[in-house]
Amino acid sequence: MVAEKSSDSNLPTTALPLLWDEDNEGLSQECKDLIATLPTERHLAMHKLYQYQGFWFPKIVLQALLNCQHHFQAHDSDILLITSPKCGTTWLKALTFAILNRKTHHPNPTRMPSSTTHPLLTANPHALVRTLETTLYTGQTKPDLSLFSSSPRVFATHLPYVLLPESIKLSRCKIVYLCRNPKDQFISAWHFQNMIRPEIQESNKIEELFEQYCRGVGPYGPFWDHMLEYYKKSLENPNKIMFLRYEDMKGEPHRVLKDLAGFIGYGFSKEEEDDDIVGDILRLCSFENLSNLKVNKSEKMPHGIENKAYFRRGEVGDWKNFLKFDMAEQLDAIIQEKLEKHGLKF
Ligand code: PAP
Repeated sequence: MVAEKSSDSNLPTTALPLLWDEDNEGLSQECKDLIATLPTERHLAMHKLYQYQGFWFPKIVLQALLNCQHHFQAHDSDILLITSPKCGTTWLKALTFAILNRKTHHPNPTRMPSSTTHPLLTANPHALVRTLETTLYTGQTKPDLSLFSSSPRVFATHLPYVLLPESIKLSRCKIVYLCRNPKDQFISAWHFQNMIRPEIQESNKIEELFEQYCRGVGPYGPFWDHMLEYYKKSLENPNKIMFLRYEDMKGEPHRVLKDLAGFIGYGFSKEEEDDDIVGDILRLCSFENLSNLKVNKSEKMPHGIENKAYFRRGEVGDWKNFLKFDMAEQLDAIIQEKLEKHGLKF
């Protein structure tokens, strides 16, 4: 089972502004030396991004990814939830947590003893499933992983395949990769940046951000290389990497949830299915339920981001409300060329 701890006391209280700070405070010499050699570009919301092995990162993430590469040791029983940002990470974390912990925490609150509360009702999914490079390995090389001493351990990351710690690739751990239509991903990211940095709303012009996104410049971008790499790896090794689409999760949630549970080794029994535990998990983790909880409406994460920033609309196709016709056409052409030609369709 996943170790469920609500205490964040071992986490660095990373100041959110580090994402867009100019100075190199807290960076190792290795990271400073690396940064000095990398192509860099101003980003509207992140101050500067650096291109490392084909992907763009703020420098604090570069430091964390080096920490992770040097120190994270995957176990065969680990589960890694991997996404390109804004593709449904929060939802996938919640679903996976609910699947793994259903014996101790029934997903239907009316079936729980009145003295207990399901952790997802009082903690944001990001506090229950930690992200390697944005929480665990930010500002520290040896996070206290004893929190995750029970098996399986579940972690999340946005790292591209090429930059994953070797032990993740070499071990028998399971990887669940979730992607999303890039048009919705872009719109979600634009809103997110404006939400966490209200002071940039005026200057964070959608057209300018879009221009960078279409060139692949954005945190963890280019989105096409991120998605395609995992897509190809999942075809080569379907027992190790499960490839999911946000749109399929919205369209066929029961099927996807059952597949997900089976893939990570926690498939539902006939009795559980007859009992509609799949429906209970989907209702518990639904956008409507999670976004209306007090914890997700009014509390913050240790790094300063408000939980509500992770719940906006949770729909497929919201891009239609924001992208002009020619922008959508331009992105469609990129999706066709970079992804659909290789079989990855949206
Ligand atoms: P992250 O990668 O920074 O952790 P992530 O959770 O992937 O963020 O992105 C948030 C998106 O998931 C938001 O999409 P939107 O901007 O298009 O609305 C958010 O609304 C959506 N989301 C969060 N929780 C759920 C959920 N339970 N069901 C469906 N979508 C969700």
